[in-house]
Amino acid sequence: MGIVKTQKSARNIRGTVACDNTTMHLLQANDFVADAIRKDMQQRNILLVNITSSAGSGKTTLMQETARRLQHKLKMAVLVGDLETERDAERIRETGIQALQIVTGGICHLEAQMVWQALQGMSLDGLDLLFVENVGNLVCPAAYDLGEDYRVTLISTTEGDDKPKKYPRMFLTSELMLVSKADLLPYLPFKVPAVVQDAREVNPEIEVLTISSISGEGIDAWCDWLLARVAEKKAALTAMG
Ligand SMILES: Nc1nc2c(ncn2[C@@H]2O[C@H](COP(=O)(O)OP(=O)(O)OP(=O)(O)O)[C@@H](O)[C@H]2O)c(=O)[nH]1
Ligand SMILES: [Mg+2]
Repeated sequence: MGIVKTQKSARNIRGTVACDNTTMHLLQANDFVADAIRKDMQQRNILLVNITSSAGSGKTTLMQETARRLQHKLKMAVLVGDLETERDAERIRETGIQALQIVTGGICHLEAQMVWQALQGMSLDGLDLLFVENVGNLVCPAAYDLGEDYRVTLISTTEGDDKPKKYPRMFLTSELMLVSKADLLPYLPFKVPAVVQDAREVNPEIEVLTISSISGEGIDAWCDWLLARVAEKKAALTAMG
């Protein structure tokens, strides 16, 4: 009698771990670290804002403009994630504020563990506001809580006004949508009311500001929004004793 070979499809029945929930477990681990970051930021009295968008929507340019306008009113810093290069951190450092690059080496989003590790290399004393500029991508970063107080998503006028419903999770999990590159509106078929309606059908609570880092439109309102959120967090922590 010849040797009966085990069918390949049956070989994983013994001694293996079912992997169908791997993604869920990874996200639970992420959320555990995100909670640790949130507690640390609370103890240090720092507002943490996660900035997300597609590649090239204007996140770093907005960080530079925000630093120029606000660094004399509060102490701020930026952690910035990219697949490769230090380019964005270098651009932000040129404005005079602290910026640290996280190079993900091909991973298309930031995870809480990466932020936690990067925080150990930053000077956090006296900081009021810390931005995390996420990897440019409207998909994967939506799933990863980084312990932020607020998630702010840019959608630029060159991307089309139909994007919120195509990438709903990002808009569902954001408190504020910034319609960026408003200076280009005269040249594009993009309609601001259409993108606002699309986003609010996904997330009726989402706030909206229209901005341009080139013309300066809406940047005062954005800075006022940030100053109000920083003040609110400090007041809430004072009230808690
Ligand atoms: N017209 C116009 N161009 C802008 C504006 N903001 C940024 N840009 C340009 O858009 C391009 C991308 O800007 P970045 O700030 O690098 O975009 P980003 O979102 O940080 O890009 P990634 O980090 O690669 O995802 C650059 O050429 C900027 O000069 C704006 O308000 N108006
Ligand atoms: Mg950038």
